Amino acid sequence: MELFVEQGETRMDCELKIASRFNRPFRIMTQKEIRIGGFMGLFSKPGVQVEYYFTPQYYKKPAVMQEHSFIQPEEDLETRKRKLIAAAGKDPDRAMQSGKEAADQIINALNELKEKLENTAGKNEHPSFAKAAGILRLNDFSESYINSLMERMKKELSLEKLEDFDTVQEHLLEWIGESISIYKEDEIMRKPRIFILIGPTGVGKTTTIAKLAAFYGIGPEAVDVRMITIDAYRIGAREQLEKIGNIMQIPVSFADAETPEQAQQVLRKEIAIHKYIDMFFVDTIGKSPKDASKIGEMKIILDGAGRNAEFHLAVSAATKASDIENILRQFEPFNYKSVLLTKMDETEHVGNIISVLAEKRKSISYITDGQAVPSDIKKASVVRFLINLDGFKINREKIEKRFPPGDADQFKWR
Ligand SMILES: Nc1nc2c(ncn2[C@@H]2O[C@H](COP(=O)(O)OP(=O)(O)OP(=O)(O)O)[C@@H](O)[C@H]2O)c(=O)[nH]1
Ligand SMILES: [Mg+2]
Repeated sequence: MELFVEQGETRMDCELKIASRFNRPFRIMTQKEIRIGGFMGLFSKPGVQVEYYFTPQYYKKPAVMQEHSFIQPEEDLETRKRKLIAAAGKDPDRAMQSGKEAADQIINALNELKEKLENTAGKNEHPSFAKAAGILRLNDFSESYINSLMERMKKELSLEKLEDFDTVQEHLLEWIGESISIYKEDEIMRKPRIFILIGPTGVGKTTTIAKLAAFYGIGPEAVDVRMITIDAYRIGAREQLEKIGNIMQIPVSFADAETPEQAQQVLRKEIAIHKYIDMFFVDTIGKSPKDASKIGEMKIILDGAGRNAEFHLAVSAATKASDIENILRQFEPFNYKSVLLTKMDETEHVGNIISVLAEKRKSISYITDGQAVPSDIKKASVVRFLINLDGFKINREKIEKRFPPGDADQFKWR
């Protein structure tokens, strides 16, 4: 059993400190009088030092007080008050003083204590909880995500911290930031790198493939890139990528055929022919996540990309949380490495996305925030998400210190 030490003016002071700091049941083991504060032995005050240990929750507590085992039900306080008053009456020293005066002092002290206890007992109903939940709802966070943050507030924030809403916000931002996972590219990439973007219809896959191909394939640090589309079915799909390729001077291949098996062969051949290329960006056919058989066909075609294939899932940020969950699940067979969020400019709030991705433990690689090719794409960073939250008091410097953007801000157009 591990023992911990706390000091305060009175034993109750110590208990309040421990309770608000840890929010776990505990027991006082020893107590001794000490002198606290002061400077080099001067100006110190009498105080108490307790040794305590944490206990398992082996007895049932009233629902409201679940987190505060040290708080006894109100009748106990009354009983204690009566006992103390009675004891004071029997105490010969106190009896020598004016009995009533002594009793009054004790009653006052106990009333003060009761008030303190009631305040702490109400910690879980502190107005900061409602206020925090309100801001989170404003940002479209899911109810389960909000609940998990509320639980964390109960566990980790003392009454003192709850009183200061700026501090509450700082903690919330930090916890939200911690829940956002940013995709880190593998240090060692096998060449050629084959970046395949999958996702529902119309989310911006083709546009994003063009943006990425331009980022890596244009400018002084450019590497050899090539775009490939397997979208040979939708009218205009071929022309769309061809046109972009012409403008950006990036070559384009088409892997189309009558059957998925034949398309797989074409894709395999295209990659084999251009094996000197550093990076392939593969645009795919938009698939409704409801259409399992079409997703199966696409999987057959994309098997042609071979071992170097890396899948990334494009999801529009304007999608509602329950739909995102479906999309994440339906595309699971591709074992995608990251989620790429498109159309961030079309949504005011990103809480839904943060909630679902955190709950499903998916990491985010890029965000796109406009139609312009190639400029409207950025590497994802925690800071980018946090500074876009509504209703929070944002201290950007603090956030950047806590979540260094890494190389995200170096993602500039060359
Ligand atoms: N506002 C906004 N529009 C975008 C963004 N990315 C793409 N779009 C637009 O979304 C529309 C669809 O883009 P595409 O790239 O064709 O989407 P797709 O996923 O390839 O569509 P399918 O191939 O039909 O499944 C186009 O009008 C794009 O300009 C973005 O980040 N923000
Ligand atoms: Mg497309």
